[in-house]
Amino acid sequence: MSTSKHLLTSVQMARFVAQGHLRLDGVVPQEINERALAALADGLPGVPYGTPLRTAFPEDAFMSELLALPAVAGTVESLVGPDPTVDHHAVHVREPHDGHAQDLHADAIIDVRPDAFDIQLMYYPHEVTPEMGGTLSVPGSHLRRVNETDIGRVQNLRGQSRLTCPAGTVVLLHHGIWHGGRRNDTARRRFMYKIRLNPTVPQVRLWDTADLDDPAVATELHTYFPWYEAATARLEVYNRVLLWRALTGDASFDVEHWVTRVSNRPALRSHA
Ligand SMILES: O=C(O)CCC(=O)C(=O)O
Repeated sequence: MSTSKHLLTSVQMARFVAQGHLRLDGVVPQEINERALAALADGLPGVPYGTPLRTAFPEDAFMSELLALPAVAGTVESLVGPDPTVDHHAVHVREPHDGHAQDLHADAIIDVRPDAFDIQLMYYPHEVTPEMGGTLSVPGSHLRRVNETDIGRVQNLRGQSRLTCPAGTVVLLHHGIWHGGRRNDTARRRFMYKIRLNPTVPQVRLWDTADLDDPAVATELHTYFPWYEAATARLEVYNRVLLWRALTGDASFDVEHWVTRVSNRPALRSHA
């Protein structure tokens, strides 16, 4: 399926499955950034769990305009489909000179879905410099399921990413990713808007699948991150293959022979 929508390619989708995040730098126009900053400082209206995204916000609210931007809309549709519901949304502020970082955590309790996921969209309406408490996230952590702040004692991991970005940057995350707001050492409040979206359709081939057979797909799914243990890293790849099979509907896809071997259940045959 190839469309004029800004859908992800299969290679980009495989990168998301491997890394658990993708970022769109500076995609939001400055006019929306300015209105968003004013709205975030005033506080957000509540949205009941399960409200369809298309009816959740007035047309002229910054949230509607943000989510209607072609690059954002196409990425969201590729990940959770055309008509997601709002789980919740919130404004996250790192206060000036607040003196501490947030514990590393995954949002909510352990979520064991192997074949589906929610996305969290993080939007930074102003530039985030290294001193401003950009969000720390750990690429490749999303399928290693943890219970909320139980990983809070982990301070730093090799390969972690501490976000710095231009104004108008959007980051899309798998719900399981390990993350936390960092210390803000500046005199300016750091704002971030976060919205969690739930799919309402099976997350199967929702992106532009024209390049599904590109060998770069398997290469992406086989990516190792510097914080992985030598052996357990294979389990991360294994879990990605399970997710890729669910997302593509291709029950024969594998990297090496790992999922095929583990799911081998020869059927009983009669020995007449
Ligand atoms: O403020 C941040 O950078 C991250 C906050 C966050 O995502 C959270 O509290 O779950």
